[in-house]
Amino acid sequence: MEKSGHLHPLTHVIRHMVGIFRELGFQVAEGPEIETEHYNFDALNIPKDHPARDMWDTFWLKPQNRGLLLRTHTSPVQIRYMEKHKPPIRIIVPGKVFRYEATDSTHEAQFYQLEGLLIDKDISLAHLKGVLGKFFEGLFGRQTAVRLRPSYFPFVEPGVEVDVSCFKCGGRGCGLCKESGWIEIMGAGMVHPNVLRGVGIDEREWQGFAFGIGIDRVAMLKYGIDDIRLLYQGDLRVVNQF
Ligand code: YSA
Repeated sequence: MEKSGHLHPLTHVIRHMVGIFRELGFQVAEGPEIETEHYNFDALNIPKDHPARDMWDTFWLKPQNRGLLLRTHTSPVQIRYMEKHKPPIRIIVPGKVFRYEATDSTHEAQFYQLEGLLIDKDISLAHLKGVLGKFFEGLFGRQTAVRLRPSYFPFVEPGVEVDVSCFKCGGRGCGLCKESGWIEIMGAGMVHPNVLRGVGIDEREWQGFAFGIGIDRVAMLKYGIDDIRLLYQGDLRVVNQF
């Protein structure tokens, strides 16, 4: 009997995530994978020579012209969207991103992120926590231990990193979670006033939160995959399970 094709696990996860956020009132936006330094860094409050640029190991397209690059995160789409649309804003941006880094069981040089951006009046971190709670509940079909850690991203203030309990060891500590019991899944925070001002939004009137989730990490958690590289090797023994 002929076998029919089927969706890749990452496609399943992206569709599932988008469905949950749509129910929460978010619309899908897109942006280019080849970006300018301006959108990937400067407009996100990361000026040239700022040490925070080291957080994103970058594939520059032309070494002699340091203008174009492969986007290192989906955050530039926040800027592109806010330039064209007035608040209130509620969008998600699923897409491919690229980093010049060594691969290991939780890191790839090409992977997927889903960006979220909500701009409205009287918004606080509590709204972010509420939205994420609903999201994880929808995604994993049960309450999942979630931890917010103070962190730093130049385009938010305050910034947080969000961890979920390691699916492999249940939080006891193992090789996958580097003995910590937690897996980092996203960065987030309150959109920095400099970012809002830069796109012409009055930061005294509007506030918002933004986040960037690693979709591959979500797929790993959801399906119990303990090496991210398995998602990209096209091994039928892996993909036929989905
Ligand atoms: C932060 C604040 C915001 O307001 C909006 C977005 C963000 C996220 C920020 N743009 C960013 O890229 N943060 S990050 O470098 O920590 O990456 C976000 C997530 O992508 C990580 O939590 C992780 O889940 C995933 N990730 C990062 N490097 C990866 C990776 N997944 C696979 N392979 C890699 N090399």
